Amino acid sequence: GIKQPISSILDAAEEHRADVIGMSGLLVKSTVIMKENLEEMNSRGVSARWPVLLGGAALTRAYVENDLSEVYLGDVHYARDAFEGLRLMDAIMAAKRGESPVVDEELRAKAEERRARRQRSLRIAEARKAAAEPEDAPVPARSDVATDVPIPAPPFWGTRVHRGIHSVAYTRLLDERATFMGQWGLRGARGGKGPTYEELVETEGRPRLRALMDRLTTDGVLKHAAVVYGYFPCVSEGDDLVVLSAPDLDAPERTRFTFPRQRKERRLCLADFFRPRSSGEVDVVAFTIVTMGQPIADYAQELFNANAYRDYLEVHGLGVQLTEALAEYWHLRIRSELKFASGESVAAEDPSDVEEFFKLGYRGARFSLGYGACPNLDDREKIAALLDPERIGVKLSEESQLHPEQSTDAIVLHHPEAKYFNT
Ligand code: B12
Repeated sequence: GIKQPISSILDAAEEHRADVIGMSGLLVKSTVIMKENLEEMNSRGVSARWPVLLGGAALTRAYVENDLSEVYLGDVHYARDAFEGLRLMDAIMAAKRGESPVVDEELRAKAEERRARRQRSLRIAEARKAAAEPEDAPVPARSDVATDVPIPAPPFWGTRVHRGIHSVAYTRLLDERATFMGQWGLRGARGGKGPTYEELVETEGRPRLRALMDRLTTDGVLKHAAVVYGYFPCVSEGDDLVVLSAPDLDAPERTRFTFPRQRKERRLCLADFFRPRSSGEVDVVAFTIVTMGQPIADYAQELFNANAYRDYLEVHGLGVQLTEALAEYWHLRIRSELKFASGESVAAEDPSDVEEFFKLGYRGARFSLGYGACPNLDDREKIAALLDPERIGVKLSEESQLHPEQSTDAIVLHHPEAKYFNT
């Protein structure tokens, strides 16, 4: 359940006489909450009653099987995907009915084996790290990122709002692989038995996509796509990006982001991609918040409530990928406004192949908070303060989540060396 406090999960489990409790963690923050939930279940004495299944992007098998299984007094299992969830349910239910305790034993043995393997590799990794990098190795103040690339002139300073963006504009940038494979679960058969992924794309993916786009367009669901974005004067100071209140070095500071610096490789930090204050020049940074709007979230929810799960999965999956496409489209717009992709026809420094877009085959980059280079989700508040997204119906919750769900924010950098990296 999204944002469900453990007490309502337990109430529902009681009311529906659940056999197992499942929790899903999409954000890193949710991993902490899961741990607290398991502790709470221990202290309420319900651990023997409810085995727990955990999944979601924020979790790893090792975290669940090593760390969380230490916490929970009952059984806790990790499910990589919904199918592993079903297999686990079968095993748990069989054991519960006393049919096949062997399966349960097998599960335990496997978990134990993995735990031992993981601990071995952790010890090896630690030993390697200690040998390779003394803890107090000096971290240089700055990477070698060029500080003299020309600064593009923004078309305006401050923010603008665009509502009702036409779907034709951004669906061109839909990541089909992420939609078909990642969201809809389209997988080709291995070893020549059955259709390949490419064949499935032709026979199932694209026809279903076209039909769904038509349906959503006819039902008026897609016309609420909106963007708020803006260009802001800025400089860098060490690991900080300082947003100024006017394009003038003496202008008061408006807000400041502090980014982590790599401790290895090029020692990159997002701040390095902006002119340092000492250069005497003012740089430009763009911020965006895009949303597909509330109607597509409601549309998906109605399907879910009607138990039409296949349709729900398709609409929800398409909705979230359209959000990404919209963000990518607005990034293109920013590049064209900064004059390094020309106008609506993608030219100048932009690639012609859509797949290249997803590999950042263009100048600059769009970084979303919560990813490696800028992991701090609390910074979303600063972007919201700069852009005032309520103008497009988007609110930031206390858990640093944008509502509606089909929304995303980004920091857009023009520096040619700016590409994704981890810290
Ligand atoms: C698509 C996507 C989006 C979409 C939709 C998100 C959504 N709510 O669905 C959009 C573009 C809107 C988005 C936005 C953001 N995202 Co995003 N997003 C993803 C992405 C690429 C895929 C998630 C997804 O939909 N997967 C498909 C579903 C079906 O898979 P799943 O959730 O993993 O679930 C499967 C299994 O895990 C398992 N499972 C899951 N739970 C459970 C539970 C049980 C009991 C069982 C049995 C099984 C099970 O079964 C499922 C089916 O197989 C992930 C990265 C990734 N590869 O997972 C990042 C990711 C989740 N996003 C991330 C971030 C940071 C964001 C943003 C904060 C970025 C930003 N600054 O705007 C925003 C937040 C949105 C908001 N409203 O505020 C981070 C979160 C990490 C963190 N720091 O907390 C991730 C992990 C990417 C990363 N950094 O690596 N995102």
